[in-house]
Amino acid sequence: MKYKIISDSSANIRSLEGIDFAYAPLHITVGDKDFTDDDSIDIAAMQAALKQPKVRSSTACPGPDDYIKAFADADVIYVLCITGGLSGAYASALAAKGIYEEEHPGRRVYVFDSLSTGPELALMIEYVRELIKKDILPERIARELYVYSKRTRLYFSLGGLNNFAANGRVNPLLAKGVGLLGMRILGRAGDTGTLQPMGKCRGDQKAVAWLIAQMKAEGFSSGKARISHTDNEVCALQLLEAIREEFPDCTCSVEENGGLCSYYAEPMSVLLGFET
Ligand code: X90
Repeated sequence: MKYKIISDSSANIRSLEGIDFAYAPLHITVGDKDFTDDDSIDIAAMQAALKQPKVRSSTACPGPDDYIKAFADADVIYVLCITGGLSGAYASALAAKGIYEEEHPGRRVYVFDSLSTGPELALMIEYVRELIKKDILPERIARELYVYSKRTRLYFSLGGLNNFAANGRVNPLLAKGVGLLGMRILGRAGDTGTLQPMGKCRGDQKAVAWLIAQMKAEGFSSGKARISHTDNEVCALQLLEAIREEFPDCTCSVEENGGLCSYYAEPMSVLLGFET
């Protein structure tokens, strides 16, 4: 049986060792320019376009066809989606499952709403890879993924909320003043898969301290953590160092955000996914 893991570009994973993997890119439109969030995306050009006065921008999730293409000819497929609370990707993947399973009797597609994105979604993808390697029943893998997803978290420090607000994905009042004077918005992915704001702070040092405090409060100790950032390697590395000091037995890595996370989280953001 041929297994395959599918996600979307918001997980910031472009290839995965040891397993058949594909991702469906989301799209970012800025003015009259379209940016496909794959290997070819020029994030700096996207950010430059966003700085043009009065420019309008939006994003679009993959359609069912994009997922079906990604399924290729696998027999057992796990699709891990960016939160259905903020994106139509999950609905597209469900539609794709319906079509694919009807066209290919015997093949199975498991579609999973991560209620999150970025590094937390990446942790879930890696977890499914481990389960597949263990050679357990497909149905059980889906159940174990669900259980795992209940003990992973996504916390973040964002550089701004302009694009969230412009696309109606947070209350515009919340966006006011963030981004000025090094203000960061702090928060987490809430239980229903939407952005849950928890506070603001000035500067990255405070943001790092806040993120470490959240890890402690959630009972993080020797598990896995993943950091992603947009134009803020300095803060990401400070966070990595602080995590390694506080939790010496953990496994932690740092990566850059792709286009979709960079668009919403904005420059200077840091996202943190971890296991509890
Ligand atoms: O057009 C679309 O379908 C995409 C909509 C995506 C909206 C959310 C993107 C979030 C990117 C920002 C920080 C984390 C917020 C987590 C909330 C669950 C990352």
